[in-house]
Amino acid sequence: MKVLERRTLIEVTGGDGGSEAASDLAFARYRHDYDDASLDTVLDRAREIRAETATTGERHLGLDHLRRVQELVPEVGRIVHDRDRLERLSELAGVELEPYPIPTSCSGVNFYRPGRPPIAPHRDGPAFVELVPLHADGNQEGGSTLVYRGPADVGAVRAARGDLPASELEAVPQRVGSAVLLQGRMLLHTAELLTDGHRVTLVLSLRSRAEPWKDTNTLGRLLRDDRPEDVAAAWAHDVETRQLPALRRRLPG
Ligand SMILES: O=C(O)CCC(=O)C(=O)O
Ligand SMILES: [Fe+2]
Repeated sequence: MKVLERRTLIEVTGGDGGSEAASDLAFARYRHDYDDASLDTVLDRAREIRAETATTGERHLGLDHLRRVQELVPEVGRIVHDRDRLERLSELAGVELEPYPIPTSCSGVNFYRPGRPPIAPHRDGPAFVELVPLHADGNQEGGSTLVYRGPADVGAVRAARGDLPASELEAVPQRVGSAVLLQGRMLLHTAELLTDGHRVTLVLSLRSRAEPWKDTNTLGRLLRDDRPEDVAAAWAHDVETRQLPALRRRLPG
């Protein structure tokens, strides 16, 4: 794994996020060493599953995506739990990471196509995501993730007003062969519109093992994507067995 770039929250947004942040990382970009054949299998299977389960209608953030892919595609399950990967990403993040425990939000595949806004400006629920482009075509070669160069709450207000000029967005290139680790919960971000191309991206969620409460996936937020029977029990289990005990250990006395 060759690191191409690592930027901190202060460098990108002007602030360190205080006690909200899980580490000082804004994003890191690196040449990944995932096996090409495995990633091709993930791409093929993701396309098949999407074709079988194609839905229409309004989606959260306008995103065309698959969820809980680690249970649908064994290669993704293996990547999610790979010890060496977690160690390398933890080093890049500056904090020990764990795979995101709520199955519907642990891994996904996003599909972007020409002329269609890929994903509305947002902050992520999980503290970190690893974005691994599986396929890109067209002039922009996959385009970029666009990160607001200021506090995320300010960016959200400006985005709602349609006032996010390109000059205030940091472009993080998304190229096949490289990957991006993003503290997306602390950054207002979106993706560049592709004029003539597609991108398919594997999204792997992570969070801090020591501070699992640094997680903005409320049950209400999860239910914008998931059915209660698919997510409520896992969310409650995580809050009771991980988030609350970890927070209790931090309480004075
Ligand atoms: O693919 C990208 O450029 C961004 C994806 C993203 O922000 C997400 O899936 O939460
Ligand atoms: Fe995101």
